Amino acid sequence: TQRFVRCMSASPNEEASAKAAAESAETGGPTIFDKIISKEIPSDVVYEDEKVLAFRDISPHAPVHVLVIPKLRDGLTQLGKAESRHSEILGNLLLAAKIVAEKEGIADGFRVVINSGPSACQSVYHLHLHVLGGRQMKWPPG
Ligand code: TR5
Repeated sequence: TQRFVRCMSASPNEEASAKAAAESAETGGPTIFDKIISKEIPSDVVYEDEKVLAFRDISPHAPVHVLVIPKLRDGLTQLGKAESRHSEILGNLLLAAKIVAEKEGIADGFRVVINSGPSACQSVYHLHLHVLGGRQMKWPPG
């Protein structure tokens, strides 16, 4: 869990969250995003269709910070584990990112990020895109 801990901002649940991330990365089991899809846990939904759900990140890093996730993950815990059968899911996520950018009024400039694996600070092992915008983004990213 050490590498996960280094990615997290200080919080009392830091160790527990890091442990949960390490575990779901390993097992491919359910994550918090399953409960968000089922609406068991509420989220601020920006866009939804039969294949994807887009909702605001609980700790935003930009004025617009939306997560786009597939409703059916089909074993796709992280981009680094993608296989050819996932191409439709991957395409749908990118198209949904564009729709989100338009809805949020940032279509002229936005960033899409996928963190894959502990070295990239992925913390939830249900594939997702971050759509970020509403401010001048910096390059290179950290
Ligand atoms: O670090 P990666 O790339 O895996 O991104 C996971 C993102 O999920 C982070 O930016 C978190 O802030 C976000 N996140 C985590 C939770 C959560 C959330 N966004 C909305 N709602 C959330 N709930 C209810 N619970 C979370 N644990």
